[in-house]
Amino acid sequence: MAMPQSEKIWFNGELVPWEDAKIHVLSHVVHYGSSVFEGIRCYHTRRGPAVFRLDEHIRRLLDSAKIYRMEVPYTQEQLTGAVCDTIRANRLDACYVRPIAFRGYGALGVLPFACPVDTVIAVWEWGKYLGPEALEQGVDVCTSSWHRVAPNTLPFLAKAGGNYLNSQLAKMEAKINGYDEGIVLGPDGLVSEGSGENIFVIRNGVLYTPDSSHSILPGITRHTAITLARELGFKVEQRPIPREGLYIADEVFFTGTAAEITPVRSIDRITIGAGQRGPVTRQLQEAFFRVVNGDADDTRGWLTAV
Ligand code: PPE
Repeated sequence: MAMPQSEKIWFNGELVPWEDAKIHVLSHVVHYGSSVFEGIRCYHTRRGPAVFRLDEHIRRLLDSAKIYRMEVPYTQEQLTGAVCDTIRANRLDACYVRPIAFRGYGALGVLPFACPVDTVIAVWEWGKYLGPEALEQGVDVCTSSWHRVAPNTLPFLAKAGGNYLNSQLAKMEAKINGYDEGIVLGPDGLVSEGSGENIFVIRNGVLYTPDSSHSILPGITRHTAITLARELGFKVEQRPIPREGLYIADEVFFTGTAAEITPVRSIDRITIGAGQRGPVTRQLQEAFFRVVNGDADDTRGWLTAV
């Protein structure tokens, strides 16, 4: 299925037509996965389009680049401004935003220093990540037979293109076996995260999520969910979760920019709780959508007006 196109893509500081945003096949990134990227959502609010937690996403992009010794020739302020310019240029009200910095065309061979760093921002309309019904009905997922790589192999604080080879293995396996998504265990056999989401477990009214030592991407939606859950009066603990802790949970949900807050209704064909979106997940979703849609007061400065 072809992706929904928009009109313009920000390419090294210029807005170019969608079709013209191209790179050479011998670009370093094509061969060695040398990119760092972000996924951000812009929501329709009463005050017009607004980008959710833009500063945190751009900060993470620049952090990812730093980890890989990649010099992005733009500042935090230039990039946040460029994201808003790109959304405006495409006249979109709500969209997904994909900034990416990568090692471009210059030389091949593993050592990337002779290649330029290219920076791109694309925006398009992206619907529900795990299917149109997922937010209300929940999804059916499996534990992947593929594990995350160990922390001393690929750094997980970096949101790097190469990391997603592991995610692709987990996701393809899940889909081919009839599931919506795969949960990946860490190298120690404990729960890490979904192929493109963080995971939370609820038991007896307490929320648990793996801490950052479990090969997770420290998600911005994860941080949002922790903050909102505590504000709603729930206790949230970041700690190791064994695989079977998923099965005996009252509720499980995923968090991610693309997935937002998606309930999980079964894992490995074991029904979670009542097999539908649970009450805590629902309460948290409502709080989340009030914030991102600008219906709640933006007390933390999480929304950037476009
Ligand atoms: N873990 C992984 C592996 C991950 O890819 C994401 C986001 C998260 C956790 C959640 O992070 P955050 O978005 O900051 O809450 N995955 C992005 C890309 C998904 C894709 O298929 O591409 C996203 O949700 O935008």
